[in-house]
This record gives sequence, C-alpha cells and structure tokens, in this order.
Amino acid sequence: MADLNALFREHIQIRESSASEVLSKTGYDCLVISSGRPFTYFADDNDAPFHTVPHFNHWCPLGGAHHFLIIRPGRKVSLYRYSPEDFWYEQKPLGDPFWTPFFDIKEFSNLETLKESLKDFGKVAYIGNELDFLSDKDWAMNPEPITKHLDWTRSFKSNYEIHCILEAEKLGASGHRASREAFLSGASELEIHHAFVRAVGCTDDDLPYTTIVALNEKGATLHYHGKRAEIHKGSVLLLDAGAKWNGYASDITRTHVSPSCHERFQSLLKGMEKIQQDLCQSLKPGMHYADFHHDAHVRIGQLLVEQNLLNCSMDEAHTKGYTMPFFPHGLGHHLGLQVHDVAGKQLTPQGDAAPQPSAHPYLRTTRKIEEGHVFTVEPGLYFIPMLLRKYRDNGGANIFNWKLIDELTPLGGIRIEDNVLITKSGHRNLTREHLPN
Ligand SMILES: [Mn+2]
Repeated sequence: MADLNALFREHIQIRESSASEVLSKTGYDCLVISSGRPFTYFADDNDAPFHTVPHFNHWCPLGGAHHFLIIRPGRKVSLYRYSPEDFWYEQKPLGDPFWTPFFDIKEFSNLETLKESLKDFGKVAYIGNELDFLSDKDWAMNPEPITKHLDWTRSFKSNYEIHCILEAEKLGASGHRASREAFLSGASELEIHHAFVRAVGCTDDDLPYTTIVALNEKGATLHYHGKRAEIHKGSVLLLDAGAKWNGYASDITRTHVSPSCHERFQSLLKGMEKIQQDLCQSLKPGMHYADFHHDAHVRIGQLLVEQNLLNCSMDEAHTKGYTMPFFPHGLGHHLGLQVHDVAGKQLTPQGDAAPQPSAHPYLRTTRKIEEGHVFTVEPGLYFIPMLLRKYRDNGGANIFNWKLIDELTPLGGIRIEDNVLITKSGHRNLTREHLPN
C-alpha cells in the first residue's frame, strides 16, 4: 500500500512552490480558490450533480460546495471548510483523511461569517465561480496569467496524481471485466451499464463521464449515450467507461465481439488492437502529439488496404485522406482531474496556443509530449454512413469497397483506449497494468 501521506506531502510542496512563483511574477500576495457553488437547472429547484472546481481539487480532495483555500507564499495553506447544520441534506463530518495535516482547517457553519473572514490577504487572485457571492471584494477574478499557469502545471502529474489515476484504472478495469462478461452472456446496453457501475461500486453521478455502451451500429455514434434495454445478444460491444478516485479519472475503451461476429470485423479488431499497442509502444518524451496522431492515420490506412476496404496504395490511403471518414476524431487527450484535461493545446505556462493542424480540427492535444504527461491513446475505426456518403457520391466509387463497407456498417465500429504516462525515457501504460486486454 502506497504511503498516501508522503505522496501528498510531495504533491502539495510542488503546488506551493509553483504558486509562490506565479504569485510573485504576477504581483499578487494571495491565491484564493473555491470548491464552487452548485449549478441549479433553469426554471427548476433541482441542482445538477455537483462537480468541484478542478483547481480546488488539484490542491485538496475534499468534496462539496463553498469551501475556500487560501494560499500565501511561506505559509501553510488554509482551508475554510463550509459545514452547515442541516437536516435537509446530509453534511458528512470531515473525519480524519490523509490530507488534513497539510492544511490549517477552519470550520464555518455560516457562509456570511466565512466571507467576512476572507480578508487581510493583501492583493488577491481568486479562482472559482462564486463571483456573485464575492462581488464586494476587490479581488482579481480568474485572472488569466494565473489560470493559464495553473493549467500548465496540471499537465505534469505528481506521483500522488499518478497513484490516484492508477486507482481509477483499477476500478475502471473491474467494471470493464464485468461488462465484457455481461455482453458475452447476451446482456442489453442497460444491463451492461449496470454491470459496470455495480463492479466499480458507485452511482452514475460518481462516474467521470457518461458511459458509452454501444451494441452493434451504435458504436459508430462517437458519443452515444443511449442505454437500449430491448436489444440483446449484440455482435459487437464498444464500451467507453472509466472510474474516479479522489477526483482523478480513468478513461478506458474496449471493443468486444461475439464468437459469431462477421470474420472480417474480427480481423479488423485484431488489427486495431495491434495498432493501438504499437502506437503506445512508440511513445517517448520529445515527440509531438500531432505527429503521433498522423502516425495513427498511416497505420489505419495500411490496415484498411490490407483488409480490402480500400483499393489504393498504402500511401494514398492517408495522403489522399481516405482514412478520415473511418477515423474522424483525435487520437487522444490529456487526462487527470478532468477527463478532457486542460492544457493539451498550450505551448507555454503563459498560455500561448500550440498550432492546430488544419487537417485535424478535432485533435485535443497538439503540444510536445513531455515527461509527466498522462493522456489517452484511442485510435478508432468506424463505419459512419454520414461521413462515407461524400466519397460514395463523388469519385470514391472505385477506391472504397462499398460491398464490404455495407456488410460491416451494422457492426458500428472499433475503439481501443488506454491511459499512458510519459516517463523520462519512454512510457508506462497505466490501463494495461490493471486491464491487460
Ligand atoms: Mn477518451
């Protein structure tokens, strides 16, 4: 069992020294970060499931609204914890979690009293969404030089964060194993989803994102959120589902086939599994994510030619863009407190944007790959009628094997996704440590 206390000590020290640096560079005395206020649906008295402001979670795993962190160079971080007496909603006691020794904790049962105590901090930079509540403060609200710097630091994961992501991988892996079994026994999308959350041991609100449980043709809708209860015994399951641990997410996709699935689709799946593993194996610091993404197109083009879906040379498959309708999304994105984590397109701590390759507008990660990054590697191959139509209508008639494409379209598509940590000399596949295949 990892020593969480020691891991967190190192994590908070990194946060403190980088906060001191940016505060002194930008001329602020104090950084205040709030955990956030709940979001209430329009014309309703129902709140959306509460998501803590990720900047807050980067410093402190505490859940719940209206807490404040006060960060001043050279001083222990203060946590003003909001804990009202309440008989409508459960207010859990703080208890004694591993992270409490690193904060000066003050409890407040009243928000106005808490606000009155937020004073004498000098020049304050505030991060959070309690802008109305704090409107009488003369603080700088979410100043970009600070938020960009904090986003940048979030893209280099500490050992504590890697530990949290690994725990999220372990939970996600158990969900994937249970879901695979459910699929092979003929379960519906809804039943497979239930198998996933039961194995993870959580509710839907605790998941890092809505599960994508797609049987057959639904795999070709990239963010399919339906849960059909009436369709059983699918030929293909595309399951994109992750778990959360202490605020950190895993984001895992597997594609499974039934034994009676179309043979060519099974060969494509084997091919994509190899491509995904080869792509992961090639990772090391210094590469550019856009080149990595391009490499995926080259390999998928080769597979499409080998499997007789494209009648052209392997070079033409990607240089002429014939892979685009089959693989229309980005190869991956940074991962951490957010599933699509921040700073994937950031070139500097100041916030300059990395150029977006014009051929790949959906790529969420366009910067150089560096030690400490955690991101997803998720190549896909889909049969999406809407994207294939334009090739069918003009010119592509001889290049694309429409007979085979039409046979495979009812099977949707393939995506395989792991979460990878970039190390000093290479990489570590965090997902495969818990879900080997
Ligand atoms: Mn993903």
